[in-house]
This record gives sequence, structure tokens and C-alpha cells, in this order.
Amino acid sequence: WLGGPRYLTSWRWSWESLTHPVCLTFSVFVSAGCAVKDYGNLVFEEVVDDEPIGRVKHVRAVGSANQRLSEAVHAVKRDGHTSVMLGGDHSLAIGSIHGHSAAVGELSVIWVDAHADINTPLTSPTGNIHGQSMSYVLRELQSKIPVLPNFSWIRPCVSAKDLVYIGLRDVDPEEHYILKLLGVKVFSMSEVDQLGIARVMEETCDYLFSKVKKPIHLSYDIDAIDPSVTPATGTPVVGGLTYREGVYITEQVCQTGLLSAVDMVEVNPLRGQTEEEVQSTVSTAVDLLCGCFGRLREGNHPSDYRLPEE
Ligand code: HAR
Ligand code: MN
Ligand code: MN
Repeated sequence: WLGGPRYLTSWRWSWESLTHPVCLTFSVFVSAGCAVKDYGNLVFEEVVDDEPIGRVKHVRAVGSANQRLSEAVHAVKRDGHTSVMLGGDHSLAIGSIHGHSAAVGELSVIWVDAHADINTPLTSPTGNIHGQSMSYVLRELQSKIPVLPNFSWIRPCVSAKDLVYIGLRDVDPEEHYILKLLGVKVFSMSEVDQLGIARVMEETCDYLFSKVKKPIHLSYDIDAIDPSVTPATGTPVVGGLTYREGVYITEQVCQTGLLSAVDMVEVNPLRGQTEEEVQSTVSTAVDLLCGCFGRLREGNHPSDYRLPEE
């Protein structure tokens, strides 16, 4: 269903075991005529004595892993491909966005998530870095980020005006303050209810592309989708996007022709209660990626297809 060969490239970020979604994703893309180049897993050495800094956990390990991740995405973009990062938790967005921007310059970021992941290390209620990812790459928050070991390589590279959130429904008070302070464009589940997903996507594109069209970084947290559909994830929150709304987002992002990198994160087979829960979560993640790369629900055909005669 893809017009011509396109490259899909990926890393598997091996916080958690993700063997089957990766295989499934690759075979689906290959059978759709898509050239897939697997850049392989990034394997990270264990960091000993990684004591919390303040409340923040695994600082050194996450910092150095993201530095390697950033270099890896930079290389994929230099090779001219669309980067697909399969996670793993959402802290990988730090390196993914950083490496993407290092290669292509200014980005638009579309962050689809139940959570805003914009706590600073000092506001985080949990100390989990996957709840802080955006704070490290946003220019406007730099004066609020303390010096942390293995984080000094990060150059803030995204402006608040180039960020749009879709699907929010579990935002900490400190995060809510930051979003209002910076004037970040947010389509929470309330706006999805009010406007419908079609208007949300229209307004997202109008907002992001009003001046210059920048390459899109789509950071898709599977917990944006309702846990009745995607339960195998670390922090499920009720009241999420339907499967159809979730897929519609990817179709519209694909339509822009500007999609340059995708993160598909927080898919965690270990969190499924049953094989069905794992399958439903994984196959939804695959369908979302298919939407990103041109699969249409109306159907697709190769551009050179001709009806057989006689
Ligand atoms: N806001 C909470 C925190 O900072 C929880 C967010 C982390 N969970 C996620 N992020 N899955 O999308 O810890
Ligand atoms: Mn997230
Ligand atoms: Mn989330």
C-alpha cells in the first residue's frame, strides 16, 4: 500500500522485551512493499551506583542511553530514512527528538499521550524520567533544568510553539502550570470530545504549519489509546482515544507528507494480564505505525497496478 519504496528504520529500545511487535511490524511493512532497514537493537551497559539525584531515578543510565540513541537517530536521518523508534518507555523521546533535530534542524513535535511528560527534574512527583522527557528538549525550560550526570550533551532544540499535545487526561498540577506558562497547544480528551478528532487534526496542522512547514516528529505513547484497547502499558488511564481516533491521527499525519520520525512507546507485553491483552496492545501499535506509513482504511493498491486482461 505504499506508493513507492520508502524506508522504515528502527531501533528497538530494550528496556522491555518487545520481540513480537518488532517482528510483526517488520513483516507487515515488508509485505506492503515497504523497504525496511533494521538498524538493530541498542544494547546499553549497566550503570552501577546509579543513585537517585533528588527524586530522579536512573539518571546516569537514562542519560547515557539517550546520548547513544540521539547519535543513532542522527545517523538514520543522515541516511535519508524515516526513523521509527520502538520502545521502551517514553524517556527515549529525549534522544530521539535530539538526534532528529541534530540532523534536520527545527521540528514540529506532535505528542500523543495520556500524559504531558513535561515535569522538570524538580517538579516530578515520581522521579521517573519518562514523565519528564519534554522538559529536557524544550528551549523555554532550560533555566529550570538542574545539571545532571550524563545529561550535559543535551542541547534544547524544540520551541514551545512547535509542540502540540493530543489525548491528555492525566496531567500533574506542576505540568499544567508549565503548559499554561509556555502557552503550549493542547488538545486534551476534553477537546477531542468537544471538537471531534477530525477538527483536532485540522487545527493541529493549521497551528503547526501556519508559517513554515517543518519536519514532524510524532511521539506516540500507546497509553493515549483507551486501556480497554491497549492495556499492556505501564500507566494506563481510563477515558482514552478510541482505536479509530488513534488511527485517524496517524492517517492525517501521514497525509501531511512531513512525517520524519516516529516513536512508538510504552508498549509493554509484560504488563498484559492475558495473551489477548498483549495481542490487542501490540496489534494496535502496529496498526498505528501502518497508518503513519500510508495504509488507508479505504484500501490501497500499487500505483503501477493494471487489471489483468483475458
Ligand atoms: N506525570 C507522572 C510523572 O511525572 C506520570 C507520567 C509518566 N507516565 C507515562 N508518561 N506513561 O506518558 O511521573
Ligand atoms: Mn508518555
Ligand atoms: Mn503516557
